Amino acid sequence: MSRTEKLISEVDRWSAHNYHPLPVVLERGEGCWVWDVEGNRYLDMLSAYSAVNQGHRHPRIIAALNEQAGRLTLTSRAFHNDQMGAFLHQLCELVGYEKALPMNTGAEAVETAIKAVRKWGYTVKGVAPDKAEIIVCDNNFHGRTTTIVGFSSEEAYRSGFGPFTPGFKLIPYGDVDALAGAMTEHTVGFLVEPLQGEGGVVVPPEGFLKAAARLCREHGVKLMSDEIQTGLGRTGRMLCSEWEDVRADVVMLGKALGGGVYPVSACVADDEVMDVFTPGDHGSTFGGNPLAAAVGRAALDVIVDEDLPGRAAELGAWFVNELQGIDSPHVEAVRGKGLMVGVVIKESSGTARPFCEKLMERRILAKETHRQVVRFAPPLVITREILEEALESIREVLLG
Ligand code: IF1
Repeated sequence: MSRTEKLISEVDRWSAHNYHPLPVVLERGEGCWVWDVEGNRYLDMLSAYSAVNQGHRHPRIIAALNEQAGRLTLTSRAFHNDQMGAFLHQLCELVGYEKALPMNTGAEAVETAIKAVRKWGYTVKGVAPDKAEIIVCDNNFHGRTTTIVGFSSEEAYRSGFGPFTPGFKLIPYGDVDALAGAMTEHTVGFLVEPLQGEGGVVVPPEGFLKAAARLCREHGVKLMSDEIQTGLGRTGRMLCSEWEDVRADVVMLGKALGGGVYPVSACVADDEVMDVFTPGDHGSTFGGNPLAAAVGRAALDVIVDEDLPGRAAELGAWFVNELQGIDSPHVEAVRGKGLMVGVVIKESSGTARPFCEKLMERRILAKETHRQVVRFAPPLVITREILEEALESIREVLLG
């Protein structure tokens, strides 16, 4: 039995089977590359679902992690620490909001946004108690808590986990008229991904986000943009909503905010929303801890200093163009923004999984989403040369 097989069988025995990973066991990462236990090097084209935008083990981020780990790691929010204020100050100035509430996972940032907007609805907008409604989109993905999967349109994410939290309404993604029609006197928020990741890298119709923002303003509803996957440079802008010159009322961030080394997330908004929180009505054991804050500061420094949004915009445009130039009998469409790209496989060619397995044989790690889409989301530190090399293998697989 190989080391790979031995390690996989150990996971099979001791871990719940809540994933179906590719049969590769990784033991080292650096930049865009990861190595398996057999010594094979792979190009990481998933980036842990955009949590490794800065590349694996970025030296500045590792240095910040080690330095802070040598001083203070966790205090709880019962006391102040010397890192959190500077981190939230840097984050708010970078994305242009008045306050942030630090959490750990993306789902926690989404739950924080839901609680903030509901409480704003009751205490500021004057919605009747327990009547607040938040509109969400078909094919959404905002995390795995029972409240969040409760408003998923994907049966696989909901089945067996009910009963669910009330107060959410589903509309078709990109449908402004449906959004207008779903708004009532109880609507407090519209929660949306500016580009749907898990939904299959779906780009909404041009102008959708802008029209949604206008509708929200007209109806006194908060536009809540989930940038946990699309944010921090992934789509070629610091925030994906910038592509439509839209400034959401509430923004959720996570994944790359932790620089690929630590879970760091945040909900950012202006005082009108953030000031609904009073001491003790929301929090978490690890939220805003000094280690997370020190890593978060370095993670943001790297995004800015290495112009990761600019790199994603330039390389992504070229990469999508190259992919669209592959005349493959299996490809229905290529879509995406920046370095968040999806290649849609025709149903007649089967599902995306076998294409990911063939890519893995060529030392490229990519993951399918929604059966038909091969997702390409490399670290934003990737170079044109590495992408050109990867394209050769991708071309081979898509023309196979
Ligand atoms: C899994 C998907 C991606 C997210 C958006 C919030 C969260 C996520 C837009 C929650 C997390 C992760 C979760 C992970 C796989 C991955 C994923 F396939 F599940 F949907 F990226 F597309 N908003 N996405 O994408 O953040 O709580 O995970 O930190 O659950 O399998 P989290």
